[in-house]
Amino acid sequence: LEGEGEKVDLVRNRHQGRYHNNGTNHRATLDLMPKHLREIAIGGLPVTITAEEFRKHPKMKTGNPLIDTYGENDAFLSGERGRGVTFVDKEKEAAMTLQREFNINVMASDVIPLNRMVPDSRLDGCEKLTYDHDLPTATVVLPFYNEWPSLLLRTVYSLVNRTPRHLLWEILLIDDCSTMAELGKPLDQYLQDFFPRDLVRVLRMPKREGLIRARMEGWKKSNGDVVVFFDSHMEVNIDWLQPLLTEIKKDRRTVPMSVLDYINQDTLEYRFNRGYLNRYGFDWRLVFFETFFRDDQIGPTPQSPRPGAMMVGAAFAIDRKYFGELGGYDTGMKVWGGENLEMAWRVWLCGGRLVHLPCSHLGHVARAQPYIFPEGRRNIEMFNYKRAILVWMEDQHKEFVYNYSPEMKGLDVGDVSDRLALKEKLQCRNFTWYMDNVWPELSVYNQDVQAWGSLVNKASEKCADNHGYLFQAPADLYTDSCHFLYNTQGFSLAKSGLLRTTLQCVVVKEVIIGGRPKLEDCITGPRDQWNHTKEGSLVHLSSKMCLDEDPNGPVMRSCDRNRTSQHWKFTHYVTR
Ligand code: UD2
Ligand code: MN
Repeated sequence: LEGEGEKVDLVRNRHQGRYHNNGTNHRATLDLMPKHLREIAIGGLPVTITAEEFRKHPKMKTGNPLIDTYGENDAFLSGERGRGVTFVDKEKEAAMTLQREFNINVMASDVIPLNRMVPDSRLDGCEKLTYDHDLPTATVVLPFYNEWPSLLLRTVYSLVNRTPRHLLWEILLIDDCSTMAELGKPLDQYLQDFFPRDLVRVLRMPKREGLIRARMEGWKKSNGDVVVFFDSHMEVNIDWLQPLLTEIKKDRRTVPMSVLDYINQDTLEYRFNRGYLNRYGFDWRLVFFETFFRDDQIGPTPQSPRPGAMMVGAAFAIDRKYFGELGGYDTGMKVWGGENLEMAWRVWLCGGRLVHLPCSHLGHVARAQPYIFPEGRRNIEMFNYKRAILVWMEDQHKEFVYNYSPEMKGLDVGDVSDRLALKEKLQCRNFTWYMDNVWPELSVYNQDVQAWGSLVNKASEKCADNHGYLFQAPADLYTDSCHFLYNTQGFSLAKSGLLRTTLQCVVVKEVIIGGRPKLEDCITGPRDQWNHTKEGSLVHLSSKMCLDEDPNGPVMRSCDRNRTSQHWKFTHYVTR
């Protein structure tokens, strides 16, 4: 549209969160656009204003080119192109009050155009890829519970504006029995006024069921070839859908995930690290975290799909029928949490493949839950996790989970026999296969080892400790009072000589007396080997130095078998 001499004032298309306002802000993309341009916009062409127009705007006073201010007189252009908005003057306090309630700066959301453009965050090279015109169609299933209206609508606008129309079969919004009045009739009315009726539909749950069952209801009512699960506060990036559909077209058992970018909760700035892609993992607490891809997982080109061990939960696509064949979600799970790990395990173990797609990006507002979990968040997570591990893990693995979360052991989570029957019917592999092939980064402490458990120093009587370190870049090894919980104090001496902790191996990076041993990834790292002597020394094989214990923690020293601070004992030894 730029330079065509027919500029459409789309940026005025703001929504004030609550539906009652002066009327003009209700105007939506389609309404404001000349008829002959509507097709183009719906077809995925971004409609926006130029960065130049921003630079000229007198209200750019934050000094940060990525953040706009919004005060009494700023009523225009804030937050376009994925920029953030921060309030000044009188508005500041009002914004903060609302943010405390919703954990998102919802006032910022209200002043940002609903149809704003976001920066292309994809990996370099993605813009050169082309996709078949003929791809499976998609239904977007998007549950929401008391979502702030402008956040929900921006998600919908981004989908409509940046998804090729012939591929987007429908968007199903599943209202999980929200109590906010604005999400009832006024939402229906708004959607009816501004979107094609069969394109965006609302289904309403008769009572609050949580996102897992809400998604299942959406899936049952969906008509596209593929379903894509969404959260209610996202903004899609350029060409986000085609890569997902392309992989499913190649093999319907592939479950592709998009890359999640961050929409900042304080300013709604759309953030990303160009070129850096997250892979997800988990430890025995079952909490997922972000990590990196190994070199052997990248290729043949950087844009190619990469295997994924874990999923975040939203932002993935799956063949609609295949989802049913795989058993959908475990509807015995409650409200929120755990469905993502269960799904990731099931996909891999039952013949599918979970992949990350570097060229499909979605923004998501990460924030603490603003809503109440009826039985408390931790209880619900424990409940759902336990259902998942009862079905998929072998006993040895469950023990590691219970070691960290003992309250889970006695928890009654109801009957899982239908899920076990499903596992039988689909002839799924066992969990050891998953650990060996998909997530070898996580230590199965007692598998293929000489000794394992906690590693106690004889002099200090402290235990080696990884301080809960998750990300797999080099970190320090510590010692701490023994609590013997494996997650931070679980170690093993593998048959291969690796000295492993939950996600890393103990390595010596600089061979100097007094140097600190480090923790580094066991697969891509140096893979140092250790020898455990009769006296209890841990000898680092290549440097011939020994692991010693100082008041400040573990250090490397010349071996001296008479020094008790060089004597270490595992809590379990495996007889050879
Ligand atoms: C993350 C995942 C989410 C899901 C969840 C664990 C992403 C981006 N998000 O959610 O997909 O896997 O972890 O279960 O990967 N909701 C309801 N009913 C409820 C509670 C929530 O419909 O009772 C909706 C909510 O409005 C939102 C979605 O479920 O659209 C996810 O909830 P969230 O955004 O509060 O949680 P988040 O992002 O941690
Ligand atoms: Mn979310």
